[in-house]
Amino acid sequence: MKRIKNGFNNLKDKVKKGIKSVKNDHLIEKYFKENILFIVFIITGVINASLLRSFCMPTLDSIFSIQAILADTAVVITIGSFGYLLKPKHRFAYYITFNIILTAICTINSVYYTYYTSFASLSMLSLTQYVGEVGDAVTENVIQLKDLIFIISPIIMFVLNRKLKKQNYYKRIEVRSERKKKCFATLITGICFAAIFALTLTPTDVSRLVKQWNKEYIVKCFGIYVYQGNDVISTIQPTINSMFGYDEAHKNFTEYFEKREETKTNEYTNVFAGKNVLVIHAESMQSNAIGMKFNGQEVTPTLNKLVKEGMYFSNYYSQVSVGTSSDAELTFNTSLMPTKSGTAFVSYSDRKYISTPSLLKEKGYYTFSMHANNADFWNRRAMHNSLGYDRFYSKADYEITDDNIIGLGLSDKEFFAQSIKKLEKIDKKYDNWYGLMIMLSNHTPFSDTDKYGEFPVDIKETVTNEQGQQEEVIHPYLEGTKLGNYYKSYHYADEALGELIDGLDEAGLLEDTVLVIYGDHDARISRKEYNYQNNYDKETDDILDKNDENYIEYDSYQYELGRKVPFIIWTKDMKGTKLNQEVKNVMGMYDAMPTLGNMFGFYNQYALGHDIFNIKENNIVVFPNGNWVTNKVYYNSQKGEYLSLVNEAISEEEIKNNNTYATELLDVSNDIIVFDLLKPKEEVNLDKE
Ligand code: GP9
Ligand code: MN
Repeated sequence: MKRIKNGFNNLKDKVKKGIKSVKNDHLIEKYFKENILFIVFIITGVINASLLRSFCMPTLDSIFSIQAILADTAVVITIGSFGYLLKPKHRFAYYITFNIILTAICTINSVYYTYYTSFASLSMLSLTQYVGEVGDAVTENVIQLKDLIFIISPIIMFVLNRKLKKQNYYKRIEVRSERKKKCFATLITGICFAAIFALTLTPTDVSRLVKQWNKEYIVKCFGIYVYQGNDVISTIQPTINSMFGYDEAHKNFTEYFEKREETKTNEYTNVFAGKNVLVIHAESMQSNAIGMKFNGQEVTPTLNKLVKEGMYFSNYYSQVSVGTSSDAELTFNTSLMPTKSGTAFVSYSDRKYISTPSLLKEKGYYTFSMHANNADFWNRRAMHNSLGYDRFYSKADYEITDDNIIGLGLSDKEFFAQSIKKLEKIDKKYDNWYGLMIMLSNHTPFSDTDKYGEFPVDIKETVTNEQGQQEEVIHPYLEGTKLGNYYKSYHYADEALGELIDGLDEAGLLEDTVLVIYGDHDARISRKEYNYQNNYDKETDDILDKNDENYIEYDSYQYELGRKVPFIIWTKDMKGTKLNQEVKNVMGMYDAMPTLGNMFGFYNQYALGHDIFNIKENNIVVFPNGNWVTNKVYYNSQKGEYLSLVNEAISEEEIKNNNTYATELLDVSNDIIVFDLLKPKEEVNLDKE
């Protein structure tokens, strides 16, 4: 007992002494002075990472996420510790190199997030050429002043270095430095931070890091530096995986499809057998503008007419990931989901795909695609071949002059006019054909407003003035806003669609043709813009105050659910038939192939979606980030929250089952593409030998 007491007193004395010496010898001050370069390196690295979170996920729990701050600190201290192994005069080179790398990570992610609402991935490096091509979209919308703030960090480092050199700092500390000891002590500090961080992790956090599709969650929990390091690993992983994990993936794939129900016929089976198909990939068209009017003028008169006369799927969702347009094409034509990392079009164009064009080709159809953009954009040149198109008419096949360009390239009206001529030739030559026309004009940033034609998005009112006379008052409303410009652009694209239909009709091409239109993805317009639209105050020409009783917030769920895109099947003579209907069951891009397949008489046994007329109200639409939606509930996997869409509670079990469904589906879809599982096994083995 006495010994314990003595020991305790000893320890107490030592601590007291220690504190005294820290005080008297000014140890903290000394440490700061001697390690100022390292300290600034740490502080700027952590601040930049927090700033990035504040730009991308501006909520308090993200900005001040203790987990992220711990992880970022652990990473920068660990990196910084090795700087001590160098002689003081070489340390600046070391710290500035890593400072620039860390700054670049933050800047790139900040810019990238503005455009894709996602964090950057190394696997997207091969896509930088596309970012270059959407040039004006990037500069106008993406690179913002805030992105330059990160550069302050290396500037501080350079200024500090100059000052330290002048003070002869590097020489001074050289005398006292004990390099290995300092490196070790600092490394231990870094490891301590990492250990404290590790204690905060749950198994779900770790599993999300491995899966990598919930990027916001990963950055919020693990910080940007761990995210990026993990991304590098997961980018090289597919190559490594496809070398080693084939048998396991093949087994899961076989089991997955064995479990699936046999397909059934229904009242729509073969209704379009033998008909030609013209698919229109409608750039950035969302369903929200359908039926909308400004001053009595419809935004989408053509779509409104098609919706009324044809088969309209009004609860249809795009399932794109970072591959945007290309992902929409992939999912629409193969009923597979976008890959978890990279894009199928760019990274996996050499895989075997079972696609709508390839199955129709087997039925004797001539298959083609038309898009007046560079053939290599999204690697279409290679991928359209893999998808089974006989011919890809691209930029080189169109006459493009300075006065027929809108936004990214040839205007949609001109594109359709020139495409009809090509189609006439095709129609003469082939009995049956399947064609895809990819529109382009209605692409963000919707800034070519002077070329869209007159379509005011203001509010015009007739009021009685003080003299008792009637006069017209104009409130600017959406004029000059991005959303307003989107409606103008949309109106133009809709008009182009109208001209296409008229042109096809005049050329006699509608007689035997089924027109299929899908919006490829949402228009990437922020929630703020919709809030402005919904809460506009005519009196002040501004948005209502949030506390105003009439203010109705357009919440994040409404926003997600509002990203629906139109899917329409239309023929000239459909009106009034059983096909002329609105299908309200929830549906995803991956349900298009099975639904159309049933109507045209082709079948893909490896489709991940369903024929909507078989699955009906039981359908589940899975999104690449793990979110999903049914007729009853929208589930946000990032937040682990759901919104009931019906007036009833949703059971835990239902959420759990649908989560399992979503995870398995995303896994098998990714494996199909990464491991080339649709290629007969014998061929794969032969290749390997
Ligand atoms: C590019 C066009 C637009 O050719 O399809 O692609 P997006 O930017 O929407 O992915
Ligand atoms: Mn697109």
